[in-house]
This record gives sequence, structure tokens and C-alpha cells, in this order.
Amino acid sequence: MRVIAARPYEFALEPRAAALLIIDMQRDFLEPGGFGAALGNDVSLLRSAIAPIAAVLTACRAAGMLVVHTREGHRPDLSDLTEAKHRRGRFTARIGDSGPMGRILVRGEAGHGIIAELSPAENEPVIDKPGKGAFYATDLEAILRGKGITQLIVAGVTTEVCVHTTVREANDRGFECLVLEDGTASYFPKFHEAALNMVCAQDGIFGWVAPAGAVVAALQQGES
Ligand code: C5J
Repeated sequence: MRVIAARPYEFALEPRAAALLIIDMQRDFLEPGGFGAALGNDVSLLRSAIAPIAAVLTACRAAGMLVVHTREGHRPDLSDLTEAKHRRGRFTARIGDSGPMGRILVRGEAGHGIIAELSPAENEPVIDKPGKGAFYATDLEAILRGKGITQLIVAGVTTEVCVHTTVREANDRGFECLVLEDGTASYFPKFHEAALNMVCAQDGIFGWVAPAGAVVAALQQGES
């Protein structure tokens, strides 16, 4: 067991029963010309999460932990895209439209890919999800249960959308979640702060929050 200094209190990490879950670190959200930009956002605001996630990713791999990546996106024929999600917003570029990184939020296009800095290793599952939550319409839960996972270290973007939705889904399924405060990011810094506070309010209503450095230190300190 490794003790992580966290809010609202210490998190007792069991590396054999824990996975690092990296949500949607895709070019479509982090680079100009993708989905995030099409929604009118300053995509540079998400880049602060990259280095902290990379540090935790290295430490988790070294500890032999399961690492799972997710990608939000849709089939090329958009058959898994709800009409409501497709229509939402008053912007000119929509999901499925062509942009500088290929068709926006469509599987197989350049923009759908995970950024080079956090490329999945060959043995790391990549979950393609059509929704905001990583458990909705995916085999994530089956993969985690099959490997005996009960704890999740959750990172990625954006804090209040796909990270939060996933943490809520995981919490209801009985997983203990620790969210990386500097390994998540939002286009709206105030939402990032609020979303993290919501996770650990009421003595951990949805889980725990800790900086990447605390997770790396606990993983490097050895068993206690
Ligand atoms: C959004 C996500 N923000 N990955 N997706 O639409 O958070």
C-alpha cells in the first residue's frame, strides 16, 4: 500500500488494484483546428496538464500498474452520434465536418489521435467512447473488473466535462477515484477549480484530489 497526500484526506493506493485512466488527451481538444477550437475555446489552456500526466504515467508504468487511455469520437458514418449532440451549439464547424486535422471528432482522423507526448504503449487499452463518460457505451468496466481494478487515478481533459462525468460514473460503480489536480485542465479555469472542489467536498463525496507530485512520490517511496 502507498499513502498519497490528498484532499480531503490521505489516499491508500494499492498499485495492484489501481489503474491510471487518462481521459481524452486528443489533438481535437488540445490543438488548434479541432473540436475544442470549433467550440470557440482557447485550446492552449489545456496544455498545463501534459507534463504532470507524463510524470504520473512514467511512475505508474514503472510500478507495473494498468494504464488505460480514452478518446472521445464517433464512427465515420456518425451512426453513434446522437442527433442532440450533433445539433448542439451555434458554431459553424460541427462533429464530422472537415477541418485542418481531418473530420472533427471522428475515429481514425488525425485530430482524434492522442497527443504524441502521451502516446499509449502497445499493451495499454485505448477506449473509444461516443459520450462524455468513459463508462457509457464502452467496455471499460469489463476491462477494469477483469483485471481486479478497484481504484482509479484519473487525469485528462476537460476537468468539468469528461473527467467529471467519468468520475461520477466510476464512483457509482464502486471504484475509488483520485483526480490529478494539475493533470486535469479546463478551457474555464474557474470550472476546473470548482470541479476539483466538488470531487473532494463533503469528505470525498466523489473521491480524492492530489497533485501529480504526491502520486509520483508515493509510487517511488515503496511499500508501507
Ligand atoms: C468535451 C471532453 N469537453 N473530453 N470533452 O467536450 O471533456
